[in-house]
Amino acid sequence: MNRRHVLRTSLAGLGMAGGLMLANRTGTPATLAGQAAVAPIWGYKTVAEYPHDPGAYTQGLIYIGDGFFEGTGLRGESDIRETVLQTGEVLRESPLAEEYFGEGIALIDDHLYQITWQEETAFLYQRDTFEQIGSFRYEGEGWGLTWNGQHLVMSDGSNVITYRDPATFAAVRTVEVRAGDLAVDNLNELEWIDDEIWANIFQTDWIVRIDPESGNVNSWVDLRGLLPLGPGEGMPGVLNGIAWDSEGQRLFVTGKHWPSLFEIELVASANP
Ligand SMILES: [Ca+2]
Repeated sequence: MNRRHVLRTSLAGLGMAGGLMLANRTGTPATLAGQAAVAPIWGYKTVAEYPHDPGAYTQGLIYIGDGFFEGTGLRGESDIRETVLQTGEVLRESPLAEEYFGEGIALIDDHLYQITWQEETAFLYQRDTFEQIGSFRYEGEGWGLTWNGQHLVMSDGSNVITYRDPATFAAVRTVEVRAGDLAVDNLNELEWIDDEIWANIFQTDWIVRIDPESGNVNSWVDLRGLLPLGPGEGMPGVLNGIAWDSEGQRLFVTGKHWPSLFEIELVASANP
């Protein structure tokens, strides 16, 4: 997740585009990635802004009704926590052991899953108590995690999404995420929304909406400018964290160490 070197050969095009996207506020993935990104681009409208614990290095976010489960990262600071939507208050939290760097989380009924960055370990918790009731081993890095009703859906920092059996954490199948010919790398926090995978792209203010069967990018979401910063304020951290209220049809996003969490609506992009 906080790898600085990141870009792989396959991603060189989009990686450059990502840098330019951040630097050039009028640029778009479509123009910068050329033929690679023929998919539509969404802009956004802020519906509401809520407090968010700026101490939270957000790695996973799930809406649970008037609040969230959130997984946080960094060694010695990682935890799972339950928070309140309106106030951002942390109702309860359970820390990970110091050697683990927490990443994405997923909720299946009474069980909460949490993956780790490089420790190849996933933890299983009882939802109501945060008691650790099990763990799984897997190969490779862990970045984002979500649940589609059948499988856990996991990212690892590459352009590969892995579907896993929630009973064993075994990989069931994988799909490569592409926009045209470009591999879309650095897929980070995930959310399954209406038969699409939404993914933060690490180190950018962009989200990709992915066809879960083919891996094709259906559209892009441009969230540049979402967190307004005053003079002299540095960016707290990158955009990371997508949560969907399926009943209320509300979309929430935040970032690592962000002081705010936003409800947003997608609108036609101002920079198509
Ligand atoms: Ca999520």
